[in-house]
Amino acid sequence: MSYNKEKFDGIFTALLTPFERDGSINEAALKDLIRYNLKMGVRGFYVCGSTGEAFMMSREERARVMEIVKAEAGDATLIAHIGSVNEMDAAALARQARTLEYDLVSSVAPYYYKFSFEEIHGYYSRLADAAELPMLVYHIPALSGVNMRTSDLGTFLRDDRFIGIKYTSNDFFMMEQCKAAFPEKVLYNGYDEMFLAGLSMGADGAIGSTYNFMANKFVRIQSLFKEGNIAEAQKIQREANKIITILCKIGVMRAEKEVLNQMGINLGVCRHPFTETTAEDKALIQKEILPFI
Ligand code: MN9
Repeated sequence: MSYNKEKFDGIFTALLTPFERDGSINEAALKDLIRYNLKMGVRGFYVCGSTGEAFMMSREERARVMEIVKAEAGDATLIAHIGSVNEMDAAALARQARTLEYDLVSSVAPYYYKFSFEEIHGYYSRLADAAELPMLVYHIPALSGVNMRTSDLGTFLRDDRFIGIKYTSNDFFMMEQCKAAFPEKVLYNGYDEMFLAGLSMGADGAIGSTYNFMANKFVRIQSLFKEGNIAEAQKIQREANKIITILCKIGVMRAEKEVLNQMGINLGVCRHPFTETTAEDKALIQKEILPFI
């Protein structure tokens, strides 16, 4: 299977979900966030992934967010993260993605129980069939606890139903091995702070959380990389990494929401059991992040 490079290369925002304090979704803020991201030049959106707090949302809420993103960003490339350890929910979301004419579906490996690779493979296979859309495997061992080997990833890449991998790991050797063996497949870099490294090992683009408010820096890194201006690309990656260091210290999602709150897009807070950003961290964001966006 070959794919339309134009549609799948580039920067994809792993969309945050704006929540009010009572836990409800702030739909107006979600629309503002999408419009702001389109202006920064993103290729598309990864909807209801880890960054979107999908695992703390109901199936109905996830379907609603998918609907809003489609209505607001119909021309962008849209990837629905449908993953759930409740496979019936995942299959329902897969069908919803198809109905809404998303471009791809994606899923984290089934988590919590220690499933065998055969079981994991069965999960993906059934969901790809349910979606009738190309599937992007979401490899994120640090959060899912599922450690797939290069040969396991190869099992997917060899299969026409799978377009590629969202690769969130710092094992760049493994990333390069996947790209070398399956050059026609799509590989997305998952850790924003290592985007430039990922590009040099074969990533076609990136899906990440910090793009919610600074996608423009990464659009620029990729175009500089393509021009061969590595020194300038490194400079921007370094600038971004100063910001990401602070986000990691505070807690990535709550800090990103606070950055956007301060920028005037009301992302609110994370869902419980996440805690809120402290007054001290809010001040840190105002002083050390806002001027550098
Ligand atoms: O979707 C994100 N991964 C996780 C990708 O949240 C686990 C990244 O964008 C990170 O949030 C980011 C900061 O470490 O690279």
